[in-house]
Amino acid sequence: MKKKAIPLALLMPLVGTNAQESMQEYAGNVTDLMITKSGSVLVGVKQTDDNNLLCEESDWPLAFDAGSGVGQHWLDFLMLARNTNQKIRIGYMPAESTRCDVEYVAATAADGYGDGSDPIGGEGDNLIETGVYGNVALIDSNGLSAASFSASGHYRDDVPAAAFDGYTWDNKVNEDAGQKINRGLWLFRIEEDTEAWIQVDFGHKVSISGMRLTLNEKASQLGRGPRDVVVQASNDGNNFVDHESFRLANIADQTGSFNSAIEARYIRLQILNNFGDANYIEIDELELYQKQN
Ligand SMILES: [Ca+2]
Repeated sequence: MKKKAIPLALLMPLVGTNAQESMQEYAGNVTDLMITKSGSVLVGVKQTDDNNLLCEESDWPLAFDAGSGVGQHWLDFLMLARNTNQKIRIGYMPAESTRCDVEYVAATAADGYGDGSDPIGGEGDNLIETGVYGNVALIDSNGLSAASFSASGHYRDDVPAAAFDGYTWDNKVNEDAGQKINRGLWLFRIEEDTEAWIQVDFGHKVSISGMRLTLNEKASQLGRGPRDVVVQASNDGNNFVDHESFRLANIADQTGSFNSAIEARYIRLQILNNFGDANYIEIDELELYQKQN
């Protein structure tokens, strides 16, 4: 069952009482990032009449210093969010005629992955959601079995279904998971002229709007994580069309929202390369999220 979501990434500094009284939060998408010679990071966000900043009117209304430890984390976080269209939250101090100082950056499960209000296995075509973020691709949910998962290949017992069992190599990452499948990960041995892909056959058309890709830290450090990927869709399992391309970050746990939801029976992740390991591509867990109505 889906539980109340916890923040996905929350890098919130301590703020004083005064700051808390007047701090504002923006929720939306990062559009522009600039790093200046002095180490300032300038940030532009998507603004509309109903969703705007209380800062100077410019392309770069938000700023923080990349030189501090947390500033570097914020920059990495915002770059990833920008590359994956992840909706994020930015806390800032309002300033009418100058740039606003960023106070925190965050992404929560409410930002496109369900707000807890939709019924589980509810009306219409909604799929059953599992785990804290509402994963619809967990094995033994939504009619999915080992046969629903396939890949361009796998190494030994590290079968594609193990990327949908709710476990990484060393952790249970989905509280609704059943039995771990072998080592809990999909491992693909890289060979020349061999495509790497892994896919889910939902058995009927579904609407998927985002994904989460998890590795264990060791595999991530080895450079086995997918780097450039293409999300593809098919209704017959033979003819796939590219839906959207992503360049992922070399971190063990990341999510991405699609620009538009995929409406298809088969969802495939094509993996063009990894972060440097010469032998293997690894995915410990691949979660998919449905479009929230
Ligand atoms: Ca797994």
